[in-house]
Parts: sequence; structure tokens; C-alpha cells
Amino acid sequence: MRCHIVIAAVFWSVCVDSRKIRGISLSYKRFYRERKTFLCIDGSKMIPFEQVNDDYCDCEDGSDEPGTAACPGGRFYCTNLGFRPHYIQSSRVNDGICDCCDASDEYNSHTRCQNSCRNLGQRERADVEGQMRTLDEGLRLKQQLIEEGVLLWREKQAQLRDLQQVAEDLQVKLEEHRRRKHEADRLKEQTLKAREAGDSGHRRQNSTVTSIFQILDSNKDGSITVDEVQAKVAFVQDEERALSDDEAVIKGTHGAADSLADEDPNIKAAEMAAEREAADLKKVEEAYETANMEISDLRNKLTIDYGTDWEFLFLNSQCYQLKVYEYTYTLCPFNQVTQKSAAGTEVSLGKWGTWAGTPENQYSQMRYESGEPCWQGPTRNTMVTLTCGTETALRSVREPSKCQYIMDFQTPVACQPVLKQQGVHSEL
Ligand code: MAN
Repeated sequence: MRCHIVIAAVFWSVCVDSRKIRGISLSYKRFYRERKTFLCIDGSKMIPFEQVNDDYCDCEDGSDEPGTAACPGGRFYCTNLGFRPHYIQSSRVNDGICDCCDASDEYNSHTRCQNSCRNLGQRERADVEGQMRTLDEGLRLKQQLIEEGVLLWREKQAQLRDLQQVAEDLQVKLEEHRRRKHEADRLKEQTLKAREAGDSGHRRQNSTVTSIFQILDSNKDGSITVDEVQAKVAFVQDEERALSDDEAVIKGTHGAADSLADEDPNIKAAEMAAEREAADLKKVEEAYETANMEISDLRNKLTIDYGTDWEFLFLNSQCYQLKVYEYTYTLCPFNQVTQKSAAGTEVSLGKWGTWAGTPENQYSQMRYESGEPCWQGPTRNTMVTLTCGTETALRSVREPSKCQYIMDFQTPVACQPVLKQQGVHSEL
């Protein structure tokens, strides 16, 4: 029994010997090769080796106490075999909290730490492998999208050329229709004038007969007798002028004359032809205007920077949505960002502004600006961060400060081969 206690005591004292060189990385081990003396790593002081890790700080740089919390600002190296090595502040050594996954920082405390490095390492390796697979798949999809982008770009260019041709043809047609309308108007005018001239001759004839009758019918009984004719016959010639005046009065019966004109098939035909030409011209004018609008719209779209290989072109004319609490956010790349409340009110969170990524990769962020002004705040703006993923989707939306929005947008075209190299060279 006694023997067991003695063995346990010796074992414990070995285990908790803080002098044991702990908390240093492999590259620093050579400074701690046990000799009689120890030179502080900054070269400032020489101390007996027993003073290393004796829980008393001798060196200004704290290098004599890598395994204790004695030196302020000292650091303890967690080897963390199987996971990632890292430094912790030496004040955390034996403080009762497990900081190193290999439990090396709590060698003399009441806390019993488990070595979790293996599990952590496995988990992280699985994560990294997952990321690598995503990256591989993302890069494969990106390649496809680049190829599609080139085709799409050519398609848009051809579309522009077609539209320009359509506009040119329409312009020729427009001139022809303008000329035809002008001609139809002129013909209509001419027919009306001819009819007017015909009408006035006809009316003059009618009114002359009526007036002569009235003059001759002196007793106004509606019939003319021989006596009445004889009495007036000499007088008629002198009254020629007066009859012309009557004609002016009789002009009041115009309505009847006009309706007669309306029935004139020539006028009707001329009027219909003019109307038809006006309608045709209007149609061509509208088509010309539409074609020009489409040209300008397409030209504007084609001036946007879609990436070095037009890989972002496919995002044009697409929209992506995400519901976050009571709002539905819609991102239409290269166009606009909106926010729709549950009540149905939609506000603009910004219109396409510019690429705003880092100097190394300007395509990593998009800025949408000049959205709806915020009440007692700034104009709404949105910054979209593009991250690598195998799908193209809006992943998250935040509003870190009032009316300033941040979106995470995942797409294969954001995958960069350089990330893969970084992953391959990770410390794992
Ligand atoms: C709306 C939304 C919010 C915004 C407030 C500011 O409710 O656009 O995102 O913070 O207005 O008043």
C-alpha cells in the first residue's frame, strides 16, 4: 500500500513538473536545450537554467517562462497534434479553462481536459474536403457558364445588329408611310374641294328656281298663274342680284348639303384612305420607337462589365429572392435590389452601381446605390458579396446599419482557382 502511494507521488511530481519544457514550438526548442545557463531569447539576460519555468519571470521577453503564467504578455504554444497549433496568452496556462485542444495548457489545474485535437482535425479536414469538392464543382460549372457567357455575348451582339437593321428598315418604311399619308391627305382635300365646288353650283341652281318661283307666285298660293308670270317677267332680269342675296340666306340649309357630301362615295373613299394611311403611319412610328428603345436598352446592357470572360452575363435579366423575417428581398443583378414588406410595400434598396471588390478581385462585390431615401436617414444602398457555391442563390441579407444592406450571393462564377491552392497548402 505504502509502496503504491510513493510511486503515485513520484509519478504526479513528474507529471506536474512545470520545468519540463512546455509551451514552445519546435523551432524554438533549440533555445531550451538543457544546459547550465539559459540566455533569454531576446539576448538580454543570462540566467541559471533552473530558473526556466520556475514560475518567476526573469526575462523581459518572457522567454524563461513559456510554460507558466508568470510573465505578463508571455505566450504559450499549443502543439495540438492532429489539429492546428496555435499560441495562447500564457496567463491562460492552468487557469482552469481548456484552451489547447491537446490539453497541454492545463497540466497543473483541477480541470480535466480531454484531448480533442484528433476529432477537431477530422472535422476540419472533412470541412476543407467539402469546400474543395464545392470548389471543384463550382469551377467546373463556372467553366460552363463562361462558355455560355461567350455564346450569350455573341447572341446579344447579333440581337443588336438585327435590331439596328429593323430600325433602319423601319426608318425607310416610315418615310414611305409619311409620303403616302401626305398624298392621301392631299387627295382627300382635293376631293372635298371638288365636291364643295360641285355642291355650290347645285345649290345655286336649286335656290334660283325656288326664288324665281317665290317671286312669280306673288299671291303666295303655291301656284303660278299666267297673269303672275306676265306681271313679273320683265322684272326678273333686274332682280338677278337680289336672287343672289337670297342664295346666301338659303345657305342655312347646309346640314342637308353636308350629309349629301357624306354620302359621296369619292369623299368617303378619300377619307377612308387618309385614315388608313394615318393608322399605318402610327403603327410604323410606334414600331420604330420600340425598336430604338430596345436598341438603347441593349446598348446600355452591353456596356456593363460582365467579367473578363463574360462569366457574369448570364445573371443579367435574372432575379433572386430571399425572405428574411417580414421582408422579401429581390436581387436582380446589374439592375436593382428591392425589399417588399409583408404588407406589400416595395422599396428600392439601390440600383446597379458598380463592381466594388478588392483591387485583386474587383468582381467579389457589387454596389447598388441611390435607392429609396430612408426616413431620417441616408439613401438606401446595398453591398452584395459574391461567394463561391455550386448554385446561384441569394444566401443572406443583413442591415447592419439603418438602410444599409449587405447581401451574400452565392454563385459558381465567384469560385476562384486560387482558393484551391490556398486550401491545398493549408497547415493541416
Ligand atoms: C423600412 C425598411 C427597413 C428600414 C426602415 C427605416 O421599415 O426599409 O429596412 O430600416 O424602413 O425606416
